[in-house]
Amino acid sequence: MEIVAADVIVTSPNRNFVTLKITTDDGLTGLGDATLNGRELAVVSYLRDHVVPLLIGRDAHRIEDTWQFLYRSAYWRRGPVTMAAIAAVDMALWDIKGKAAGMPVYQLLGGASRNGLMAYGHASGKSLPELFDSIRDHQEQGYRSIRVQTGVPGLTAIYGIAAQSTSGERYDHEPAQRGGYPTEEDWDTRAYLRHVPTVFEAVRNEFGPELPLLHDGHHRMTPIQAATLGKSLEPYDLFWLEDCTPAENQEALRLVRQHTTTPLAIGEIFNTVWDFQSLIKEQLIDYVRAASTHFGGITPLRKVMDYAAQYQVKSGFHGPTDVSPVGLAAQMHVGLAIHNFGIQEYMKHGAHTNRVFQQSFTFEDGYLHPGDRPGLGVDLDVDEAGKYPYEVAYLPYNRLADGTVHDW
Ligand code: GCO
Ligand code: MG
Repeated sequence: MEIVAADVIVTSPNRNFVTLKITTDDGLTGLGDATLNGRELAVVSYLRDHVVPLLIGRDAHRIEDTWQFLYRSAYWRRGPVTMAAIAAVDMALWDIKGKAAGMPVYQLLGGASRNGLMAYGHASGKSLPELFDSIRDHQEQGYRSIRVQTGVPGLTAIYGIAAQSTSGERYDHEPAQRGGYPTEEDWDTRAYLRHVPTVFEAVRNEFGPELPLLHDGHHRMTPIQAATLGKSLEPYDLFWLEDCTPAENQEALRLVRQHTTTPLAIGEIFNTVWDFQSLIKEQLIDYVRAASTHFGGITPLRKVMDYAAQYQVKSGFHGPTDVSPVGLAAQMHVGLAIHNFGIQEYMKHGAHTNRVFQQSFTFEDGYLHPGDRPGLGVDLDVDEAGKYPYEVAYLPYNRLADGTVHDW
């Protein structure tokens, strides 16, 4: 089965998405997600200029060989642009293999290990009443696990909090709100560290001990600050504390781990299994936050999870709206098949996005399922996609009170 075409489709229905569509000589097509939020066009060029010409004529069945060929023959390995491009090829080939076999991809990965994937949603609020409303709203939508992000007194704009204070408004970065230069937000770690434990105490008092609660530190703390936060959150029994320190320095987690039993999750900006090597082996984390899209696709995601299984480390794949419905489907198939599934992040895509990408997954009673259509279960309506041209859109960034740039 030969690859005869590979097209890169850029569309911005609610936000920018980059999708690779591979076509074979027997007419099968497969989709892969190559979206890299804020740096989309770099991946488009990597694919169009350097990958697509190499794909034509290759055997579409040889997924592992194609992955190794793209990874090793470039010589310049790793990095988000390279790995998002390879991920798109990998997903598209799994999609094609599933269609050729007449089976959903999770069947090719060993079949379902569970009935559905527990998903968590993003509740947020500038104040406690807003936060409580947002948690209730998520519970009404069916979520059984909830990420809690909160405003901090004295800070005007902060990661994870919806721009509008209207109840039910969800946190996201749609292109319309973003534009051609990163907006500036403010940050003060000491104020954050004082405030967050009081919020989790209030949430536990209001919602009881059962509800799994998660929190994202978004890379902002030093190791000792993260250790302090983990310790102060122990009474509130978090499901996880995510990205408590910047991910570049993996040794930081050793220090955090020595001080707290709050479970730790990291890795949404990691690109390869090597980034997790010592974190898993030394049991410094509890959850792998990789996303199929930024990690080279289904093939390496499966590999890192098999490695993690030996250390009882589970999955918590990254599922914000900047992972497209194709990338989300890809990791749902992996999550359903592996034994060491933990939880799946699920931010709902916007209505326009759902018109461009027709999907077969379901979300019922807090659980996701990728569906049983052959392949990944996602189609792309090219005409609909064409209605939404690319819009330049950058993520915000942070400055401290004295003007120093800080991690966002
Ligand atoms: C998460 C992430 C996202 C990122 C976003 C950047 O935990 O879902 O931290 O909210 O900020 O993916 O593009
Ligand atoms: Mg995160």
